[in-house]
Amino acid sequence: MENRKIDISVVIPVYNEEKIICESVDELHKMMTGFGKNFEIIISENGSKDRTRELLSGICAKYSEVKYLTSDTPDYGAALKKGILAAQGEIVICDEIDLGIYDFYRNSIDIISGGEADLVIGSKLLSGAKDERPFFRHLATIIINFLLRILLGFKGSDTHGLKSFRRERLLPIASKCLVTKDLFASEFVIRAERENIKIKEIPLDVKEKRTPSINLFRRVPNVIKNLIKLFYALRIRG
Ligand SMILES: Nc1nc2c(ncn2[C@@H]2O[C@H](COP(=O)(O)OP(=O)(O)O)[C@@H](O)[C@H]2O)c(=O)[nH]1
Ligand SMILES: [Mg+2]
Repeated sequence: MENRKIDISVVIPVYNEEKIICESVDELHKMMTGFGKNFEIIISENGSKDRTRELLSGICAKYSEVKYLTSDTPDYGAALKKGILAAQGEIVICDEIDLGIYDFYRNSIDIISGGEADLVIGSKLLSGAKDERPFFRHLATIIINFLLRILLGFKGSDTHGLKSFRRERLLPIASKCLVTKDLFASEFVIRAERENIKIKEIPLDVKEKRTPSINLFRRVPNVIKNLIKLFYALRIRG
């Protein structure tokens, strides 16, 4: 187990997920074992107030491939970045605990291994995608994407979908990102575009296992604040 080369790291930020954490990690662990590659699963938790942490300790005791990181302030982007920086795998896959879209894992690993791209993004807006989330969440994705395109020249169709990437190529980019919360993923993808990383978007079929814990409209002030920060980080400081 120690010192073995890790082929794939799966990084998942989690927050107050006591209802689905155990079954989701069990399912993911089983699926990854079936792949026949060396893997690790990094659960990056912060700020949970429910039994998530306690359950994670039990999960890590059960599976040697599962690790968890924890800290006190809830922050999706900070958790994702921390997980990416801790990952050891040749390929890193960023997923969410309520998704687990394994077709994306398989397709993106093939694309990266075949040298077609170093970063693969699962898009909810690309032709062929299926977004089964509630209408207002789909609309929010369209609006954020539109703003990123007009304000920051983003060329793709979605910065928030699942991602897979070759770690050695993308690690310097993750390290440079300044913005946290919901827009870390946007900064990461836009910086990758600007640094001419080979990117390929593939359509995603998104169906959540539960409704999100944080109300969409309560996220708006933070998104606006971080959009301004992102604009400053990418337009002014480059
Ligand atoms: N560490 C961490 N994870 C979070 C936070 N908020 C959401 N997540 C995780 O991010 C993923 C997506 O969250 P979700 O509530 O479904 O929001 P969505 O992105 O709008 O679908 C899930 O794995 C959540 O547990 C947070 O503040 N901190
Ligand atoms: Mg979700």
